[in-house]
Amino acid sequence: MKKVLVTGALGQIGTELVMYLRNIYGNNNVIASDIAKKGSEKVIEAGPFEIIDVLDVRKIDEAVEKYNPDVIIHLAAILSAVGESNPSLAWNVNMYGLFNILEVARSKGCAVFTPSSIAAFGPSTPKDNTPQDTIQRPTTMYGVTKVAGELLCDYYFSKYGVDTRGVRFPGLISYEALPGGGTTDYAVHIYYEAVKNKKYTCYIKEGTYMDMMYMPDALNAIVSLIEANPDKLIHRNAFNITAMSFAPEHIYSEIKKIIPEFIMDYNVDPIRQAIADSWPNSLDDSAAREEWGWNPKYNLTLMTKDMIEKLSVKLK
Ligand code: NAD
Ligand code: AKB
Repeated sequence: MKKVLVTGALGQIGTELVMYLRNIYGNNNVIASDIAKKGSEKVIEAGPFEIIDVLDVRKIDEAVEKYNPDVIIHLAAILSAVGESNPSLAWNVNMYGLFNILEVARSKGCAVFTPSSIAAFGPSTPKDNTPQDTIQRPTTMYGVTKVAGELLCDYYFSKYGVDTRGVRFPGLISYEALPGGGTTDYAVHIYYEAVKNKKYTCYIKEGTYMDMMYMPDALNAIVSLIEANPDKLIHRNAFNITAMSFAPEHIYSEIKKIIPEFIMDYNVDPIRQAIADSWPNSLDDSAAREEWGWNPKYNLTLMTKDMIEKLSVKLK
């Protein structure tokens, strides 16, 4: 039975991941933490919760000393759109936060899981079926921190033997917590607006393909990789994973099959469009499939049905 400390636990992923992990490992074996106690009451109250600013290495060290986790799942970060409006915040939180986590993990003997992103690629990366190992010259501060983070995690493994693991998540779609300021957020907002108002104005241009994934597959990926046999892992950090690739018009058509009166127009945001244009259209995730059995369950049709069912209850 693993004991896990989660940072950034009140964000889009953490809100669901903490409850998912508590079902597997037990409430008291999953310690949630975030910079403030603002978010899901279930996460804060159903098990241990600590306020940890990941820029405060002493606080991380104290929590690890107190709970003695086997793994730190490090989710605290600044995402792409917020990162472009405040690059120095993105650099500080994403780089020093990760560095602090790795340092504590090294001194206390914990494993570390931290997500990278499709943002670790840039305009010179092959756009279609983007290989696992390829050119990485991102043009956003978020992407720069993600590439540097992948390398830092590899370094802590090869230099110090810290058991670091991670995936490159695509845009994640979920109904429990709203996304925290990324470029792929349109693919979450569109469902909320379709269910609430039957109308959505999309800030990403028609024809812009990006990889996406439904949250249940993302949660399964995290647990599968932290539980994977280390002897089988060649890449360890930054595995490409994906479940689907689509453009705004495809998600729109899929929603319209269930909500025929739904309408969508466009008001393109040049900043988020430029970010989206710099990212791949679709990833090759064969390394994850081969090394630890990655196999997503949800495609666009199944996800759309489930999102609309869940949001229809939630937003009633
Ligand atoms: P989010 O923005 O929803 O949540 C991030 C959390 O970090 C927030 O709860 C915030 O309060 C917390 N945080 C910010 N600064 C902090 C600090 N200094 N100390 C402690 N906590 C702090 O993000 P998310 O979507 O849950 O993403 C988690 C991780 O997954 C990030 O590394 C992100 O880059 C990665 N990722 C997410 C997606 C996605 O679509 N959600 C896709 C690819 C990668
Ligand atoms: C973002 O859009 O910034 C995130 C991501 C793909 O990393 N959802």
